[in-house]
Amino acid sequence: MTNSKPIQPKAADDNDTGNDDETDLLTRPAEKTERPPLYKVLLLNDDYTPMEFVVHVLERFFGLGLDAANGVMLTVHMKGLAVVGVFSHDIAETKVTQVMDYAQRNQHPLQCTMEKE
Ligand code: TYC
Repeated sequence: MTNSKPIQPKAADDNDTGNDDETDLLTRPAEKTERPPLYKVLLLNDDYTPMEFVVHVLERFFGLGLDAANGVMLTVHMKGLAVVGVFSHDIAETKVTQVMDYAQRNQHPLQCTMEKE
């Protein structure tokens, strides 16, 4: 008996566009994976919020130790603002909301904002 196996067409690979000139890989655009954007959370100075309250906020919501929190608070006090952290959009938004709510509940005018890095 002779070989009766049917002749299969050549299997197409993932890159095969049907061109028969073997240029599929060369013409495919390079794949790139973009990182999600990051957001800076900023604390703003004002004339009324007590320094101890700002230090407490930095410890409570940003996980800073006492010395680091004091340093950042003084930077805001002297320069007008400081970046207190860099986060994904969701986390940055949560931090801003937490700080603004906490300040309002304690009747301080402390302002916290976010901006794209
Ligand atoms: N300037 C405030 C004061 O003298 C202290 C302060 C620091 C307020 C940082 C806000 O984000 C701030 N009491």
